[in-house]
Amino acid sequence: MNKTKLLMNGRLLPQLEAALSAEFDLCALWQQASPDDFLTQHGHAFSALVSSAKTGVSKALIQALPALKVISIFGVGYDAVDVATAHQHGIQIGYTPEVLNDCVADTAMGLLIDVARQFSASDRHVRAGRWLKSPFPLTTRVSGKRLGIFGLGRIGQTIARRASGFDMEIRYHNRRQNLDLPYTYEPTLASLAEWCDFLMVASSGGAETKHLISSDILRKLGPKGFLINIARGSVINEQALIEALEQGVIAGAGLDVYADEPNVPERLLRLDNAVLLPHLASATQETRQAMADLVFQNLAAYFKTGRVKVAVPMTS
Ligand code: 8YV
Repeated sequence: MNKTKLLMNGRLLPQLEAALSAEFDLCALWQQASPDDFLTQHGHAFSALVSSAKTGVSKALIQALPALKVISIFGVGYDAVDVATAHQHGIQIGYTPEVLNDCVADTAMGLLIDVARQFSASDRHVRAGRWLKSPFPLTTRVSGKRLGIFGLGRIGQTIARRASGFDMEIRYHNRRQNLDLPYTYEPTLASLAEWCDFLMVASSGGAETKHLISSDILRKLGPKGFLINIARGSVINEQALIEALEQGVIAGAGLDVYADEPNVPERLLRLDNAVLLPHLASATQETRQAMADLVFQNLAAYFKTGRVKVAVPMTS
């Protein structure tokens, strides 16, 4: 029997690509001499597409695949996927929530502690031989401080549980209050920023949250406040953040995500009060394998039952 044709529009983990090509007739779009010509000639032959949060799926790609029925995304964030167009065409979208909560929350706490206690900066101090001349300056305590979480979804709640272990007081701001949770709701992002010592961005990306962390919010966070972002670079006005870090409007920032990855602005690279990670929050062997398994299972479930295992919600 002929294998189902599966289009892939960006690199995936080698073991996932191998598993997919054992099951499907896997076709890498970028390997075609002219991807546009290829889509014009063969686009109608694909009922399935595999992609990632990083690569994304555009409206043009969906429109070039008239027989498309299912998309499987490697990642939890789908801001780079045109979900509305896919759903209008009745296309199901599978993604990989939950399995990365722990590693992303671990990274969030790591960044928070690093930016406050300045482990990365003090590592540079030791390596540069500066300890021989002077002790490292005193830093900021984490335990018992106030943590404001913007976006208390699955990942935000996992961060909150970890922060409780550091005796942190936790409040949050969301589109809606969640009465099932034991944390205090702040009605606005501004009041959350004003209240907290550490502002943790754990919201989704996309148009709804674009640049919500503005110069005004940063002023409210204040000169002793720290910003941590493990969500999407788009949530923060990066220029405003750079100015705030340069001018001491806030104390520091721990960032895993940026406006234009992998390009990190030169001015940010020069700042010692910023801890900069290369979008690695979910990047452990174990979690990336679990995400890969779910990408595969979403496709397998669709072709067996007509439903992906874990679907991007229809209301999005
Ligand atoms: C992805 C992420 O692994 O899941 C997401 O939304 O941002 C990361 O965990 C990365 O973008 C690869 O697609």
